[in-house]
Amino acid sequence: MIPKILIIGACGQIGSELTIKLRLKHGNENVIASDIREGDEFVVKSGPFEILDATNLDALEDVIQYYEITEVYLMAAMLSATSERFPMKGWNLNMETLFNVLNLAKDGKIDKIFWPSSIAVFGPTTPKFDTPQHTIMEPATVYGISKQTGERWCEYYHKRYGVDVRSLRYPGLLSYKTLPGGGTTDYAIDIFHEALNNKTYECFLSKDTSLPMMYMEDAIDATIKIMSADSKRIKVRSSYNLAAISFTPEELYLSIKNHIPEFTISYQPDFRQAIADSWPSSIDDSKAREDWGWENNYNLEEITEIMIDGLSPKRIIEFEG
Ligand code: AKB
Repeated sequence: MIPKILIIGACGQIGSELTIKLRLKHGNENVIASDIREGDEFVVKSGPFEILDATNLDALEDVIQYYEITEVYLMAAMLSATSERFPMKGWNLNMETLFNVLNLAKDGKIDKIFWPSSIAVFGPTTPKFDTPQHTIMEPATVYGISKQTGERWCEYYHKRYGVDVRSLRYPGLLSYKTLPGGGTTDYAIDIFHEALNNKTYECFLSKDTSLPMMYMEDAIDATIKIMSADSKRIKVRSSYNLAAISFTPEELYLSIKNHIPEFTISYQPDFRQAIADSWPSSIDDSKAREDWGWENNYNLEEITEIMIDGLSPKRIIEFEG
């Protein structure tokens, strides 16, 4: 049966690429994009689009009933850096939207939910390298606390009410198609824009801060794969560790410099350094690989090439045209 999908936060960094991929897979009319305001033109125009504030339960339920939605991808969230600036706003947005969707599933109004978690669920007391699926989790950021709490509720709703909720702990995601919005890993995208436009970049993390990262296409593939997997294969109902590569700002800089030899970098760590320091450097995602066959495809060299090619003026004209 073809699902009828609602994407909440469809104009955001992940949402916009996910919407296009899901429309290709299931047909434009079966993937309803929604966001608090209009954004990416292609997302808004290539299929049904609704302005929706997902903290408003009645408005959310209306959209779900009107389109006879069966699956919801809840991609709206306030990320780590912005949530540190607006703690209560971050907490309220991240938790209220999740509860609204979980309760609609509990009441039988939707069949399946995707909800993204993050490496931010881990904290300074978590083992830093090859962080296991099950380990100490004492997140030190508002965003991390909201994601860890969300994971507990997802597992609870699954066990107590049978809600089919599936989740991934995304690392930092890189894409040339969309701009990041308020995260700590955003430097890894900013650096490409600056390298191409100004040939110099001032990084807000220190040169040796190693963080788990992934090319967006891998993240979208993982999302679609976990949502398509047989329910019996989804053994973790909090959220799965998900990994591809890890690199430091200096390693990324050197990789870009191979293509743009005149590129220079300086380091001026700000409040985001403490956030990054509290997160793992690398993640053990063997459980996702075993349970539902996750595999990543892109390494640092490939990502660097794709990002530079994608952001070059020629490609931007092609993309807009
Ligand atoms: C952030 O930096 O806040 C996000 C994340 C790792 O969840 N990219």
